[in-house]
Amino acid sequence: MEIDRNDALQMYRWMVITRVFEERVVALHKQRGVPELPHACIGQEAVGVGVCYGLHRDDVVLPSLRTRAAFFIKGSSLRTSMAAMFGKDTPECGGKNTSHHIGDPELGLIAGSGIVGGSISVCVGAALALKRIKPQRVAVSFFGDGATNRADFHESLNLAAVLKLPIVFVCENNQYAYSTALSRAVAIPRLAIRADSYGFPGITVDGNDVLAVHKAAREAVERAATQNTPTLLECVTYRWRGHSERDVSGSYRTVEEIEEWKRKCPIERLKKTLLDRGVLNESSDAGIWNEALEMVEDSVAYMESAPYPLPEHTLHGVYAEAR
Ligand SMILES: Cc1ncc(C[n+]2csc(CCOP(=O)(O)OP(=O)(O)O)c2C)c(N)n1
Ligand SMILES: [Mg+2]
Repeated sequence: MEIDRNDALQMYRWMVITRVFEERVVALHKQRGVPELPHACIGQEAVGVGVCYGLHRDDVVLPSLRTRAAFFIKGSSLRTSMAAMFGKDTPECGGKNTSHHIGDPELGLIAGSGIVGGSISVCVGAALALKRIKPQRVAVSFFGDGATNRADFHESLNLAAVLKLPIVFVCENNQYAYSTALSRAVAIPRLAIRADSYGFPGITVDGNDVLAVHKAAREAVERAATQNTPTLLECVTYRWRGHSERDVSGSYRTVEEIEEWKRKCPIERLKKTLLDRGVLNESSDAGIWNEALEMVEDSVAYMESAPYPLPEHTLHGVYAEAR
């Protein structure tokens, strides 16, 4: 599958927007603290972008801690994410959700939970609903490598296979679950081979190559939509920052290892390809970064001016109304 030049350019743009947003959040946290402790996805942008770009509005996505791009590409604004981080009162979150758990049924976004692996089974439920009421649409479940050692993962993959559900399981394998290296947690060379146990394809891709991620994801979505066959798509990548901004010592990784992965930056990599193919030049590149900066500053201004939730609204959306 050849990827259209404009699509490649758009994916580049979404990676830049995600990077600038995350860097701004990290800077804000250093300056004054961000009430929602930031868990940056810097270095991993190609996974969320490559998978979510081109999804249908009615396809359902359940993002993980590192899938910032999924919210933006599905149509949730930068303003919503930034305001959620500061607990501000927005129509989408009302000050109650973290920016990782924004749900919006109109956009096909399901609010996940903070329990590692806990959202995978919820996404399987969404896939079952889609199969019944919206044939041809698919569910996409994002999670980290650490989540693949949870029972939820195995139960969910098995059930999706047995029920023949239209779902793509995307493992953002950044090779660490907080401080635990994947090599210390599993004894297999690739996580994708776990799909063999359940009877559907498991594919490993270079998660820093957005075009490879996109191609594999498109094929998986097609398989889900037309054959009700799930796929486990393992995207091998790396987080540049600590698990969260509280993880400052990083003593479980070497500086050399981090530097080596920074040299594999997914944005720099696609930029080079786009420059070589004449799709991008230095001037249009600067335009993309400037646009991203403007979008992010707009989200910060929105967050600053948004009110905090009213105390009397504390229980709104928490309990169902009595009938
Ligand atoms: C069941 C459970 N155990 C532990 C935690 C604390 N915790 C939050 S994220 C995380 C690491 C998750 O690693 P991984 O699944 O690889 O995702 P990553 O953070 O690398 O994207 C841990 C241990 C949790 N939220 N839920
Ligand atoms: Mg991980």
